[in-house]
Amino acid sequence: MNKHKLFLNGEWLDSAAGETFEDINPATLETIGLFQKGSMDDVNHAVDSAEEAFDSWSRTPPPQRAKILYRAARLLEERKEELARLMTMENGKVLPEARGDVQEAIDMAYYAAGEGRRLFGETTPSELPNKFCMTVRRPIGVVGLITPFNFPLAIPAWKIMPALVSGNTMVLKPSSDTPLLAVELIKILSHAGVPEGVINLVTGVGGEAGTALIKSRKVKAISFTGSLETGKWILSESGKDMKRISLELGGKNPIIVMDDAKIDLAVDGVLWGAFGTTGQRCTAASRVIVEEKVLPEFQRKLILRAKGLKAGSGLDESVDMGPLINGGQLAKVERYVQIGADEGARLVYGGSRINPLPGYFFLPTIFTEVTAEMRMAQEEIFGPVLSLIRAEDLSQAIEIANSVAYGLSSSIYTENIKNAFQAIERLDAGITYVNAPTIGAEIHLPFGGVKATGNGAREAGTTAIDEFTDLKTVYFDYSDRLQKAQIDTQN
Ligand code: UN1
Repeated sequence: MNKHKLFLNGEWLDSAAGETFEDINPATLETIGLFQKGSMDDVNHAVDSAEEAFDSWSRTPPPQRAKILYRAARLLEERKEELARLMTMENGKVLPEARGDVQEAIDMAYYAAGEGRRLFGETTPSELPNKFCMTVRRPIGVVGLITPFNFPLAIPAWKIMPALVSGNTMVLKPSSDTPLLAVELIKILSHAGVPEGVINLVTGVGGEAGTALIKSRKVKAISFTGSLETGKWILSESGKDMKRISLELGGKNPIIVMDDAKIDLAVDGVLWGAFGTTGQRCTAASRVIVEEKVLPEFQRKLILRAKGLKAGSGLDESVDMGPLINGGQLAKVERYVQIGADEGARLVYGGSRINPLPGYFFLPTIFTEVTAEMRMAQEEIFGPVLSLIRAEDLSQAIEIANSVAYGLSSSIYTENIKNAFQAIERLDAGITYVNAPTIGAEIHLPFGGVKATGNGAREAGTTAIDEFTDLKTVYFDYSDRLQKAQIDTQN
């Protein structure tokens, strides 16, 4: 059995307490490897190493830092197929999706590397003569990155690549469900030339390693993708020492289907949005809000197509849907199926585990006659469970779409441009798609949500650099005299 280590100050080490945990293949329930269960001592070691490395890394010219990212991108590219196969074994997602996940990390590495020759500030005239004004970007310091299981390479890359090119040093704490891909990513970054101490890896469980990272006073910022509950705790805990926090939390993402939509296109989009990645995306579509007239046709076609989805090992290229990540998630999905039935929603397809498959497999599941206020339609399930909700018109559809706590992704299928622009204007979400499902964000655009989905932070795109830099405003006075802003400018 492979035993993996922590990466601290450029060295692969056992955890201080010597404890380990098992990483399980969710499709077969076989153990993939043993990983170190990092504790507070290990986190402190990692943070001290990152702090030590900060001075030199932050003063390395950004284009030099970027060269390392370009190398990492090329190494990821060379190993794309191998990494995708490891990911399917560890996470369960089907191979084409695992390849997409690796590609997202490659894209982010190249994109962030390009920022090495940008990292733009602004210049603007002064209100006074012989004075120059500008902003410059500075790295934040030691940053803590806490990542989920559902994008084992892409989400760590979304955080690591921009944080690196911006000159920060860091500690990554990946999900205990997907430590293997994190280890592989760190190896690649280290081979690409990231200096020792600049990036550190502490695998382990959230309650221990994650908590230690959040409580460390030397950590200046935390970037977290995960549950609302943990996000709220991080935010309140970090207020005590004024850490900068960026949160990407849950979603309850709606797709609106209008009477005038291309129905087959909408069915295609809903299937992919709801059941792709077995519904385990923050951006997964979990509610379809359908205008009355087309509801019967849409429902019939959707159920037919859902029945045709094949679940099984993601390594089998004919499979559409892999397993859920672990027993806890499976139990949660089962609980929500019961909640839906108790609330009076009608189960029209799925609703149970797939036997005799040994892993955590669950059928694509569709409920109809769901109403907006049901728990089914309000709470994030993070599995292949879709609620169909009827709407009278666009206004009611938008009202239903906005009636949840979250606001990450959203979508409308319509051939009417006025409907589309109404949706863009009125949907409370960080992302709106027109005639495309709620998933599939591209790395060069800002990603994030409103309301309970986050705290206003946006990852990726040009905003990725905002997440990991501080702006300094510079006033440069070359007048050789004291000039008083607001006062010398009067009359
Ligand atoms: C997530 O589930 O947290 O837009 C991220 C998408 C992916 C990223 C999802 N590119 O679905």
